Amino acid sequence: MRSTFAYSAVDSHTEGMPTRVITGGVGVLPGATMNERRTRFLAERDGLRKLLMREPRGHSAMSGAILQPPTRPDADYGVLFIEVSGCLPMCGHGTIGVATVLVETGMVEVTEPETIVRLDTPAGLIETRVLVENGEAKAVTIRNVASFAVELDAEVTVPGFGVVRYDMAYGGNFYAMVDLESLDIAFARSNAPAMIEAGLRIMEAINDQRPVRHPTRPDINACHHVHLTAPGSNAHHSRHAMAIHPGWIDRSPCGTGTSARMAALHARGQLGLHQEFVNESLIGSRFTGRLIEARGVNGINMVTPQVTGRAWITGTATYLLDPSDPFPEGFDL
Ligand code: PYC
Repeated sequence: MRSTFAYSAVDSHTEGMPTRVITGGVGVLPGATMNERRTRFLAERDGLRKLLMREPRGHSAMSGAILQPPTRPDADYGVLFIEVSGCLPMCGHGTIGVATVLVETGMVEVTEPETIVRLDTPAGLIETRVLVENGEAKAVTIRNVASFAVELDAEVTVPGFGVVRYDMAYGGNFYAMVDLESLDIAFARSNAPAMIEAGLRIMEAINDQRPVRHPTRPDINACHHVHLTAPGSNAHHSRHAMAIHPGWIDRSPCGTGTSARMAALHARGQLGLHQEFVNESLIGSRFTGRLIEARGVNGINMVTPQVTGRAWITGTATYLLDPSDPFPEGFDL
């Protein structure tokens, strides 16, 4: 072996969506907060994200998380989310995957029936409650960041689709929510390419015509996720396909998307506090959510979402980079 770099990983999936948890080899990233680390990582070491996420070590819908020492005393670990699309401020399925890996590998002190793991993420502190039986993480509930609806029944003109009506909400990332029926696309796995195409056109139109910006985090200022809601969905059980930039579908029900959807349903008066909301992905996997508090902040009605899901460890690996490898940052097709 002629490798100059070696990264240790525990691979997992959360309700079908991979989280490659990088446990060693990266070193401590510079930055006083996880958000500062995210900004500097994107500017200075983005090649590492590409190496770990893109082909041939990953694929076009790959996702992961780099573990770090926390930057705040109330957290157990720092987490940098890495995706084929960049570094999200927050990722729900990734958080569930990380908490499961930390518990099942013994990287945190485990108590039964519940282990609390606090994660320092670029979007803020996320508390996870892991249901543990005989050392196994059976389910993880995350308390997500403050979420809110930005606009209900907004309209945007989308090439090929005309005027498209959508709700915009934030749940750790910005989400446009569009009824799939209005696009004349059937909710079927075989339509994934059509859903991705529609989602990309909608996000481009929104970012051009009606750009979004987080009120206190100006760095969170784009819509790269479109929640395509299936017919028959309601405020307590919903099915959707989540189209994500630059062109993939979340295999999980999307934790931050589930949070945004609950915030929009709450703003519509359709989902009260402590009511259960089941969100199903395109492959039929489920997260269960509920809103646990609501409060006004600077004139915005913020809600705190909880999301519960399951993750499974799928392997352990050491990813290497040989200096003669012609693709040191992987590649896209
Ligand atoms: O679970 O929050 C999530 C997520 C974001 C992108 C893919 N999954």
